[in-house]
Amino acid sequence: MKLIASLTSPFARKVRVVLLEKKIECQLEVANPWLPEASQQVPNPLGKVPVLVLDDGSVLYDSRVIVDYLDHISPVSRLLPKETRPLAVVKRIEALADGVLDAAINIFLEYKRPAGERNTAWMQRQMEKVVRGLEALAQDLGDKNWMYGTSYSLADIAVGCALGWLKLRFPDLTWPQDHPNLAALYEKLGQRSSFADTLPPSS
Ligand SMILES: N[C@@H](CCC(=O)N[C@@H](CS)C(=O)NCC(=O)O)C(=O)O
Repeated sequence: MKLIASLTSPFARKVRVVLLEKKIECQLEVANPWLPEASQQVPNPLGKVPVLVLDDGSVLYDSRVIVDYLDHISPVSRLLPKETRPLAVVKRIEALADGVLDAAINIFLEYKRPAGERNTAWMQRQMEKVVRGLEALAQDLGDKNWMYGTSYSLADIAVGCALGWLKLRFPDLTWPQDHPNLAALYEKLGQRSSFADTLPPSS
């Protein structure tokens, strides 16, 4: 198996953390999806990473499909509940964490445009999604140790990767002060080798 990923992509990090937690061997091919030649390197018609290439050459995307697949192919460190309702809650938390990232990435891309060409109303709309999304995640966590139930799951991995990317790209956001429970979860996740070994480079 081969994972095509960029080292700064939070979605790819989610997959890399899952691979490490589940001790699944997988080759890593680093790709920058924003380069013009990426369409040849990234076998996803949407041009996005991560993409998992299976041993028979077939491909899987996006990150949510890949992590479900990985959790099913190995019984080591189950990250998804088996029962329908708990599974839906964990996947809903993952969707929310990914959605916070989608909105934050929209803002990040807008910042790459010259100042006079930025759509500030659009950026404000995206920031409101980030703020509301983080509020909801903090509410989901409450005073529990983990995002769902009493054990570590994919929900924690998705939230940890989202918070990590926000720290990298928007270090001035005040979510650690606004939501100390999320900050504590983030600290705890950072002590796991799966998170420490997948820290994004600063550029
Ligand atoms: N929903 C997708 C999102 C993937 C995504 O947006 N990846 C970004 C990198 S963080 C990308 O490849 N963007 C390139 C593009 O949009 O052209 C997933 O979960 O895998």
